[in-house]
Amino acid sequence: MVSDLDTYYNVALNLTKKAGQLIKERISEKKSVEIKSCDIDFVTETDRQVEQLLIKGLGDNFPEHKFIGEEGVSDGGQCNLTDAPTWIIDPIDGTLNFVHGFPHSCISLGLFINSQPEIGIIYNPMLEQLFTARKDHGAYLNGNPIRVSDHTDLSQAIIMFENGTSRDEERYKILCENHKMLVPIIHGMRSLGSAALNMMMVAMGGADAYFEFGIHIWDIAAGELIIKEAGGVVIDPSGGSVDRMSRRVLCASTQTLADQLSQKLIQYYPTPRD
Ligand code: LIP
Repeated sequence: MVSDLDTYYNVALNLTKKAGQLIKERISEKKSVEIKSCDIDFVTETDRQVEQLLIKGLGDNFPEHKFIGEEGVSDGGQCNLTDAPTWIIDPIDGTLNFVHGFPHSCISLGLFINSQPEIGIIYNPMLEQLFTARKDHGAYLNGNPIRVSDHTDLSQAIIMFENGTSRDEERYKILCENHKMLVPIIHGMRSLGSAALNMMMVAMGGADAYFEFGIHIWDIAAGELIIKEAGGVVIDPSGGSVDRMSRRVLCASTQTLADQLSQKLIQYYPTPRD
């Protein structure tokens, strides 16, 4: 029997694949960019078109569903997560990469029901990486099951981080201090330029942890479920439960590793919240 969630998932997957083709076709073209919060925070016509394509397609099929989309919120829309079925959309996570033609950008699409994640889809059409998860059904890359690493010790870890798309000096100072503190005691730091794809490195076991201060709910909505379904943890960087509107996240392959990292990190609390 086909459940409502099966239908939501299949419709979302088809739309994501279709929207992904638009990103793939456009990545090597010259883009005209608009600046959002600062000179490295961009939106392109393709970000807006992908978001519209997803919202229209999902809205036509599921008129009672709600939406939180990055570009809609940037243009003054609401960022309210209620108990209603809500699709949380980042049409291009890694817009700066997309503008440069650096092929690590993706669509990130999550469905929350009763404020809890039910579906997560992350698609990088340039590298044909389709990460998917449904609650209690496991996590997959191109249909094959994925699992986090079993690393429990910070000294053996690869940690993903991001410079972010803000010029906030205090945030950058703390990022540098955390980088300086971690590099000598871990295996390595890595950065893909996309929060969602960094999370997927943790989900597939290529990296062991990721943290960022300054992300938004649309950057992490799909990734949270995929990491959890791959056996990992998603928490607040100070150690408690993740607060999805706080613009802070820490993901790790194991709780032990998450605890070790959270205890070491110098904390930063971005404002305003989502
Ligand atoms: C960006 C991420 C980037 C992260 C920023 C921001 P955008 O999303 O991909 O990795 O550091 O905080 O969220 O603006 O490209 O969708």
